[in-house]
Amino acid sequence: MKYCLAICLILTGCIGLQAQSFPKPTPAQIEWHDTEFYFFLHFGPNTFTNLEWGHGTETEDLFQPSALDCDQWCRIAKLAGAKGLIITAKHHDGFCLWPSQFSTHTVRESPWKGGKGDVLQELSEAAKRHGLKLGFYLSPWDRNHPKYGTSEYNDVYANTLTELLTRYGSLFEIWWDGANGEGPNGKKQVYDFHRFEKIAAKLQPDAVIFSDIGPGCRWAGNEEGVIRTETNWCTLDTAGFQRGAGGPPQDTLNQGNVRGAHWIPAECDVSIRPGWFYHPEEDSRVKSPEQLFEIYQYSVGRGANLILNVPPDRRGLIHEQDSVALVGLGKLIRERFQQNLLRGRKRELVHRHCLFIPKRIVSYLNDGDRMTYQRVNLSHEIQFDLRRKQKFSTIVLREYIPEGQHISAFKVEVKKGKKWVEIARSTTIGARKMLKFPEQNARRIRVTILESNIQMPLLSEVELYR
Ligand code: FUL
Repeated sequence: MKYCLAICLILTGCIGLQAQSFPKPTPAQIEWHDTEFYFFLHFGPNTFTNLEWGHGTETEDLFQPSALDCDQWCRIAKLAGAKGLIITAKHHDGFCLWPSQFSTHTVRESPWKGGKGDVLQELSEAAKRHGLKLGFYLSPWDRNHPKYGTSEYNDVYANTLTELLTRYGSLFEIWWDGANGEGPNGKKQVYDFHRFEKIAAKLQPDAVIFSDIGPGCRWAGNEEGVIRTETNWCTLDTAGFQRGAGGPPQDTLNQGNVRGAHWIPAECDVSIRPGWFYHPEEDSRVKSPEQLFEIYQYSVGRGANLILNVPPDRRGLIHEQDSVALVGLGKLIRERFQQNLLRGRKRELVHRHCLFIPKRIVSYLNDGDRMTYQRVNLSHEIQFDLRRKQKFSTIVLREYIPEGQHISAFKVEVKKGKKWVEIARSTTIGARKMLKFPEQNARRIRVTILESNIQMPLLSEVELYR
């Protein structure tokens, strides 16, 4: 009787806590989390003028890539381990990489392919061939369009967006840059984002919208491509904030808001070179595979997505220096995460101190499937037996995010002799947490969730690597 009462009390407590509502990702956002790492391609007149922000007065005849090859971009993306590509369909200079019917400043007016070319068409076909996802950056700021700075420009942008979202198949992300300067008439634009959001939701419901405040994903607050601390919440409060200069403080964008009102996860942007566009003088300043891998660890490894800018050169190719670094990055990612020491150890998992779960169970935590999960009580120790001593130095944890993000503290211990010794401790987990520690040589390892905003948070994977 006493036991029954205790169990009832525990259950009521659990259900009470579980019942609180927390923001959860939409199916499109869940898919977006899975995309993890993709290329950013800054390409346009700036590639040929050596500028970062074109003035909008550049003549179209400048745009003349001599050997544009989107298959090469895709091959390198695959080798680097990227799962998609987002291209600057139009940057601030207003030049359209496709023959837009709402502009006279496009590839159609350029000599490239006799004015018959369409970079977006070529890229969307190549991406399909290589199994990569596609996204478009469409700068709201336009330094060329004569209507910019008037309410008519909102019609132009809405039409341009519609064209972009209906011509090139399914997109996984739409990128809205926060930069908002003056147009050719010296005026700034008040954008009708509400209208643009509605168009995007209708025409590409599976695409996630990036901006400082989402609604699909958020800028991570820096252009170094990293989450700066261990903590990263996928939730954000946006009330009172605007895109661009009116956005939340940069460290809030970086860490998110604990118990924030909306699911708006962080996307870390960074360039492989100092600039966003290709500049020949930066050929010797391409980041090394090790630097890129570190960025990967501090973005993807902290539950964010990484958008790595790889600007095609004047030929329309990814430069040799960049290719070498990217292939090196892909190799590092594959090598470091090749063998999960916990896979195939299913029956060795032990939950302790738990009334309801038997001591040895077949676990979903190491089945390699992010869509299966285990509810983990805060008093559980999730223990793995490697059967023999093995060396390892990285643990990867994944929360089951379709049910939201909850965990805010956990620790990792190994058994040394008769004692459990703590080797790492951290805060949030979210979509993915990679935690490095000094190399261990041990047989038993355990993870304990120390804090969570629900009694029984859901973990989907635990992985261990040398
Ligand atoms: C910024 C832009 O002004 C840069 O040119 C670049 O496109 C970067 C990704 O976003 O806001």
